[in-house]
Amino acid sequence: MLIDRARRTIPGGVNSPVRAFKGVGGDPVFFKSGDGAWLEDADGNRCIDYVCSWGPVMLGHRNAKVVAAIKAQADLALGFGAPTELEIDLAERIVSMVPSVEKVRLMNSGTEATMTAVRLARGFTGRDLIVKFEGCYHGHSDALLTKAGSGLLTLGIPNSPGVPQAVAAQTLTLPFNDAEAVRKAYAAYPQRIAGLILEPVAGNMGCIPPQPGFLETVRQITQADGSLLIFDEVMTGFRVARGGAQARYGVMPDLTTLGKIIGGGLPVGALGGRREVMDRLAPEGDVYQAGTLSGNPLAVAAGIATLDALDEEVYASLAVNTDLITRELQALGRKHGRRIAINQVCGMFSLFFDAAAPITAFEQVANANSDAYARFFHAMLQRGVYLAPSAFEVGFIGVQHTQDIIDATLAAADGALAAI
Ligand code: HOZ
Repeated sequence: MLIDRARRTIPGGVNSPVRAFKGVGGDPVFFKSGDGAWLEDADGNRCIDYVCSWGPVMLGHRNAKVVAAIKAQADLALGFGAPTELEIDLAERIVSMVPSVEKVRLMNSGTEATMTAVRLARGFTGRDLIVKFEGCYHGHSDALLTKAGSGLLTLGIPNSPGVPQAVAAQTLTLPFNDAEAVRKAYAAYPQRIAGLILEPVAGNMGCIPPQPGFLETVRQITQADGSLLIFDEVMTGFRVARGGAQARYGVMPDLTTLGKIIGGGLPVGALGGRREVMDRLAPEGDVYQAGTLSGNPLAVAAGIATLDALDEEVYASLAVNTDLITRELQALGRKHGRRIAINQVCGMFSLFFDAAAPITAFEQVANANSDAYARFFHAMLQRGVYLAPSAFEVGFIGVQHTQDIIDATLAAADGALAAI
């Protein structure tokens, strides 16, 4: 089996932990190709994809325009390590679409973007402390790994060995959606917190939308303290609205991290924000950040082709289809006597088995029945639907999830819920 071969040369056989299926049991599927909403695995089995490369596949696999843009660029050059007009084109699109972003620096991953956001917040404010939220995941840099979601939650690793205690001590971790906890932290450490980082819609402990007023309150508290508010929109950017969560909820951060969709499926990350803050980045300023592959023309070409396809019609259909699939899954849950709480925000959804809605906090996620999710995951996979291989990750919906695809998914769910 491929997994046995992979384990001989790759730690755990995978290049990112959640892929190992530790959260659902069994062996990971090795994929070979994708087409629209479909994936084909190495054995030739086909399934409907709701992982979507963890978000970037918003227009379907092998979208003709995105592939054409990559091929056209590949015919010119694969990279220069020097500026291109193309990267200005992408930067201009990001600035025009994401309301709070006045300047943007392209990088290679979301982890780079959040790591740089932390450094920039510290450099700009001259302070050291960072606030993050339990269950939120911002990539794997040292400062942001405490009580993080995604793979750490899946594997039950609250704090990774290798992060120096002195670094971890600079990060305060608070309960998500708890404005009072934020107020208390800022009262306890006045003018000492460089920045507060959060996923405005949490997407790495399942999908947890912000409670009404939560984002507004953290904006007001951070501003009053002179601390920077950082929205990690790697997942929500260009997904929950054309301008991301900040446009959807009308709350403007100082810094925004982006990734996934802006690379159209190729590796990318970006940090954007207020001009005054962004101008502290080298070479304009003194906060250092760099990268040989930053602004890679293939990723930039794919990103431009993707962003150009994202009109309001796309978001209207995403909202309708996300409503539809989650409503029908809920109904199927009732039909089969399962208590399933479902959270969703345009293009993102997650199922919490044996949990009571509304799910607004990390403890509720932790208490949901992840074994039941694992059984459902495998029953769906047997029926040709690939969901996230962890109860703590979200499902993604794109324009490729048309009515017929959703109908096929719901038929599979009907069978899967009967079987588990
Ligand atoms: N941390 C990613 C999802 N939130 C998973 C990355 C991957 O395995 O590709």
